[in-house]
Amino acid sequence: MSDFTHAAGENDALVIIDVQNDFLSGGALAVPDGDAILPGVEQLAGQFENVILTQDWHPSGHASFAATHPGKAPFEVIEMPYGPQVLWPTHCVAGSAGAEFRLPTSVLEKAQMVVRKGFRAQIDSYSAFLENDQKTPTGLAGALRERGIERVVLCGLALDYCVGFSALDGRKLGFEVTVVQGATRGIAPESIAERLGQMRDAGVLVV
Ligand code: VGL
Ligand code: ZN
Repeated sequence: MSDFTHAAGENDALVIIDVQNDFLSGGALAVPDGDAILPGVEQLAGQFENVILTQDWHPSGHASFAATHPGKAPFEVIEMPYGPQVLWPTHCVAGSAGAEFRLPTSVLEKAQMVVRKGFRAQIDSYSAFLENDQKTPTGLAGALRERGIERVVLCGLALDYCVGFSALDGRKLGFEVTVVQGATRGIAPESIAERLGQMRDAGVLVV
């Protein structure tokens, strides 16, 4: 685990991605070994002045749910107007227990902002910055710029989807981006390898 004690200043923000029940043990889309990140996430949160959370937050019948498409199974890929879309088990339905954070009270209290994403029925949103159409903003970039935050440090779930695409979009939007590998886990080995390669090519610091 890298120590950010001397690096995390007022121009840095820790963005904790989707640490929610459905992505952890017992959840609808549990990330393998996901619970292992929890101590590291808590430790990181203690080292940052600025802590931001993202929360995957879908209406029931969301276009990314396999159950929304008759005859389709989870992890199949369909073509959406904005491109290929992996179909997921129904997860993080707005207001459900699965959508709740699984974070210590200290972290919840410290969080300055919660960015919800995936709330439009017809567009999925992996990235904390842009929805999967690659153009609808979540508002996070504007909020960070307005506050003079230049560097984001990312942890949470899942490395190959929400963490990875947040890192790539963060770079695209001009932020310095660090991903703390010990405080993230991914869904599948192939997509993890692909995303790590893309992140390195994009100048994401993986520590
Ligand atoms: C995520 C798949 C679907 C994630 C969210 O948080 O990585 N993955 N929705
Ligand atoms: Zn989702």
